[in-house]
Amino acid sequence: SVEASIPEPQRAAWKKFTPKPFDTAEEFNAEAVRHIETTLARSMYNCDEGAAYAGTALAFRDRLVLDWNKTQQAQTFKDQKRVYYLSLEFLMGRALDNAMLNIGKKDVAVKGLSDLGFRMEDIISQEHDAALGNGGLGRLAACFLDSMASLNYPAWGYGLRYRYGIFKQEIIDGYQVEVPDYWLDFNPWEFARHDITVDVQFYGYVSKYQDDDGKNVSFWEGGEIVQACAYDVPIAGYGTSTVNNLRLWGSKAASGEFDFQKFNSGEYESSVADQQRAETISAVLYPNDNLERGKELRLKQQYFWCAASLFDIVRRFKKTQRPWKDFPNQVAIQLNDTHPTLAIPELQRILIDQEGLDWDEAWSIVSKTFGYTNHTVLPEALEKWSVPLFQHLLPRHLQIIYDINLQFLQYVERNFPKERDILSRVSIIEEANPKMVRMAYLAVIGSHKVNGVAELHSDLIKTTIFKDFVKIYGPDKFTNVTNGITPRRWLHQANPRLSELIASKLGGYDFLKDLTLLHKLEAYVDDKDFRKEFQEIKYANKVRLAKYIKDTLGVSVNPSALFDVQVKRIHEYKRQQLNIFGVIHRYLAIKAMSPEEKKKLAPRVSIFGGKAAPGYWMAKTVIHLVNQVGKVVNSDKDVGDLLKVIYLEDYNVSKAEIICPASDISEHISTAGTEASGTSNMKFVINGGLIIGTCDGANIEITREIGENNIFLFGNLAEDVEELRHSHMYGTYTLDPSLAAVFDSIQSGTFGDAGAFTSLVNGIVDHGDYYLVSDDFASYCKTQDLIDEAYRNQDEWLTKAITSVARMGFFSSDRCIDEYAEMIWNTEPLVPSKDE
Ligand code: T68
Repeated sequence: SVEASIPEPQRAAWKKFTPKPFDTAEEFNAEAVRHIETTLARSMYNCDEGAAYAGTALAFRDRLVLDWNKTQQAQTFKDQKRVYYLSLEFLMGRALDNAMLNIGKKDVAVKGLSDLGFRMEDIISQEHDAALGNGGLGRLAACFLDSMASLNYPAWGYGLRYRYGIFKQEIIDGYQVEVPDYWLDFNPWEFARHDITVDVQFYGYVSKYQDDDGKNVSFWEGGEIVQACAYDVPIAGYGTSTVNNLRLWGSKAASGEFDFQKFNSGEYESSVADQQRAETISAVLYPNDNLERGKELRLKQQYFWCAASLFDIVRRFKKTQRPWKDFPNQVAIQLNDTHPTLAIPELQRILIDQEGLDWDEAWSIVSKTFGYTNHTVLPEALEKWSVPLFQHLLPRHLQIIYDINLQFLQYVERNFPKERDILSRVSIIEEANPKMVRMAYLAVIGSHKVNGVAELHSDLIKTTIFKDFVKIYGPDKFTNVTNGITPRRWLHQANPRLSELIASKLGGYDFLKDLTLLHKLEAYVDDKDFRKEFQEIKYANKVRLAKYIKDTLGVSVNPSALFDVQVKRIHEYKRQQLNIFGVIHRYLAIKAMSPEEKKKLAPRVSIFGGKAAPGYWMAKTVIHLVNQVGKVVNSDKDVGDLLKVIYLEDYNVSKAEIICPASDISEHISTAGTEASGTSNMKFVINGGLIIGTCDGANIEITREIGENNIFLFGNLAEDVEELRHSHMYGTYTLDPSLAAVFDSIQSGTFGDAGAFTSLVNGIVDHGDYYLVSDDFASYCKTQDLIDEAYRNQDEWLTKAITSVARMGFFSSDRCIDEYAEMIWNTEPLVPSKDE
């Protein structure tokens, strides 16, 4: 056994000195103070909240690391199939509160910190968000890591260690301004593994040889080398001692590459420049969501990360000394969107060029290893790379892709001999000028399963972008795993009082591990005390958000008003413009109301938040309009408390944790058929907020679960969108009259310089209204009126909210992970043994 490899006396010596984790408040303080004094070299007299955070984080980290070491050791010894989740984005947010929850010693730390003169809340808020993602896709990856660890799956995440995460958003004079997010100056949650490096090659050329057996072999030579260095982040599970690993790669110049020639000849600056060029690869997260721009550096990032990860995975497999055909039984690789698709030709290259397998043997291994998750059907988001760029950067991979394509097209031709155009339609290479590599097709061809992220979306990919592939492979290759969220962060951490109330009724916190237990809450829908407490918690969360709004923006909002929230990336398909036009419509209505009418209206606070991609002008215009409307409305004496319009700056994960528990209504109003799933819809409902939404993405399944009386649906259906768009272009098109009135008020300068909003208005009036804002406007406004009416009946509203929470059990990311494990990965949990 592996244990026998270390002699007993040495093992005894080691065990004697294995660190003992803290248990009491006293022991916690001993650790925290030791870290502040020695690790940070700071005394009692300069221990500010930042230092207290660091001491607390390091004390908990010590405990985490002990379990991490054990988990990794156990996974190595057990040697069962591992899952590798490849994602360019992990939107983790803060780690300390999560670490305390998983370790279960928060109460001890609260007491200890208070003895030292600090409040836990202030300490937690010292931490910088780890914001290595744009939006839903990156946060999904973070929820999945949490669930994989909590369910004891041996699983690693692989990503990039960006020096700059998603930019910080400042709103200056109503405009978005981007500020770099330099987040690494103190990050206690990562461990630099300076001994774990991979050399990654770029550019160069391909040589062909014949080996001794007369076999043709290709060899990729020349070009330049960049070194990948591993940084590991522990991912603790809840209610288990499993701690998985997230490995992020940082780039630097390869040691052999640092040009000493230049250095010695006095060209110090240019040799440093080489170093910096290498470090550029992992410098910054691309800030676009649902858009591909074909930048060379982005492709470099993708290959750098795929090559380092595959090398690492293959190295680990080779240590087991199993035959290659076992690879798919030991390794499952999940591709989070097409961003890691290069892993497919990279594994094929390793197997044929380096390990000497023949093509078919290698391809059979590759195509059993990968699963591909699609997150969008938007054409502008589907990744394509130009063939000349590929040829230049990755010449050997381009050859392999051509060979994969050839084999695939021959197969299609054999099976569909009568269909003339199918070959050009499904070819990985698009015959354009320049030719393009279609990454989604490569991902489909190289994977054994392809999944969408909500039922409607998974159906849509089968009838639109992958229609031909369903015909070729049959429907079984395509499946659905509806997204979910981790209840640990999005219920317990974000809303501790609600979590506690639920626990008091359900007899403990088991629901955090099995969210379907929430259904037992339905028994309390009519329980007076429960209802009162539930309502008080919602109110307290609204007070907390109101205070945050006052502190950051200086605007007072009434916590008894209806809080109407839309926070997510700003994108035309998500239709924040529909929301703000609705707000203007409401404003105009209020201005025309008699005092009696005003008395009947429920006061409302319209809250917006979210970042626009820096180059996305239309999205930035929407932000500007919201701010201009806020400026006018919030200071209009005729309006008073009846309407406030708020733009929250720099929406991120830790702000979402304050915002989600504080909504009465949240908006998920994408044009039907465009939002693959959405996940914030789930976060709001599980925190006792209702939804206004379109029949899109996961809204449909949320409706099925909670009941259609508990959600406000409106608008056209996905199946009608195409025809409507067609009629806009070629039929007679009339603008909705109330929307026309809204446009009149914008154009007459009510919200400042009308010229600033011309493109926004014209896109709807003159350029086809691609996102169907006008078509859905009447239905949207009518539904908002229904919401006003429903909110007046607080009793019924409360019943809807409680019932909805009770029926949200399906939307745990634990359920997602079990589905992936069963349908796609074919992996089992590894339950940690107690005695270790
Ligand atoms: C989101 N996608 C979907 N993409 O829009 C959302 N894209 O419906 C879904 O719930 C979520 O994924 C999880 O499945 C994104 O967030 C991106 O952020 C992105 C980033 C880079 C390139 C393209």
